[in-house]
Amino acid sequence: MKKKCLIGLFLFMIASVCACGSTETAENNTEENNVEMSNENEEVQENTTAAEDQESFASGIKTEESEKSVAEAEFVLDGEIEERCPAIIEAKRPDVVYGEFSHGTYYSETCSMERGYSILLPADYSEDKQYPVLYLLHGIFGDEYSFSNDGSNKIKEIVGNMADDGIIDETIVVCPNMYATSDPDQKPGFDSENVLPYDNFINDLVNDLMPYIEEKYPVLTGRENTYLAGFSMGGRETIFITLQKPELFGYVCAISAAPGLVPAQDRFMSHEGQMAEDEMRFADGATEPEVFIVCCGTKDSVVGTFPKQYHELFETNGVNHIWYEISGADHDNNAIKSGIYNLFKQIAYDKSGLSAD
Ligand code: FER
Repeated sequence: MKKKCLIGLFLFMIASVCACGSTETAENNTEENNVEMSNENEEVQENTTAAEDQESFASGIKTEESEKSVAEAEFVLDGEIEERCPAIIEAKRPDVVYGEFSHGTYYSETCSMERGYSILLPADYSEDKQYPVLYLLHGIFGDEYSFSNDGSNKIKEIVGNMADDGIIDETIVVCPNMYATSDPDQKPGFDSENVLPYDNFINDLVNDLMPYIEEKYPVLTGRENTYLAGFSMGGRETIFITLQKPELFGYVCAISAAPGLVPAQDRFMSHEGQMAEDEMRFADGATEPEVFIVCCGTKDSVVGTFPKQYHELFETNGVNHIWYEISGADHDNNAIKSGIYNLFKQIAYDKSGLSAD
């Protein structure tokens, strides 16, 4: 009898492990994508340490739980940047109902194909309300699932708690697939040709995805209600898109932005640059964002000091922005949480009228 119970328990445990694995596969990627990921891994690991796998590139999954030691503090709405996302903001609270991510598709004229996006709608989403929208761009090798499949980035909690506290309005978060290629066989890589689709995303976003989202969901339009943020490769494209289309995005945050906006060389590849250094500014007379944050961890092992270089070029070229570093953060979710939190805090502060300008 006892033996039967043990065998039963053992079989149950095996079944549970398999079920978790298959759920994750279904949610994360198609089987085809998983195969591609492992092939890509072999290539990347030639250039990087084993810890820097593709998932960490895409979503900043490398978070250590060290932030748990951050002291709980009351939220104060002021214009100050806080390096770390406060524990009370990123915590899952028992009394708050959080929104969930779902997935949709839209036809992209830019890529001549149907493309996917993930969307985080507030828990009590209603078509009778209207919401501001954040477009959130993933890192290299990522896709529209990079943020939604990584619970450690606490995006649901940060947005949900800040809205529940009345700091920000309930906000929709859209996570696109930033690899805007019209060739279904093309894959991202550390070479000029296979990085190009990321630079093409501006066309897909502006001409295809944003009009689709604005038609399908009750989003408030206009730059004051349209936010843009991105991590790493997504941070680089966030800066590029903001400089090209400042009339569309009022509040922007580039987290741990990857090199390649201007000519550069790093251990991954040689970058021709999307623009010359003196072009890294807004066109004369352009409307600039109300808030433009550029940030990075002090221990970023992937993009190093390239974000700081962008900040220095912005200073030289007279581009208004907020630059800050996150002490001790690597290329990881500590940087992502910090950037998202500070973006929303600055949005709240700017919209509150407390700000002098
Ligand atoms: C590079 C270094 C980092 C690069 C891209 C990255 C295309 C992106 C990293 C990420 O998205 O996590 O030289 O070139």
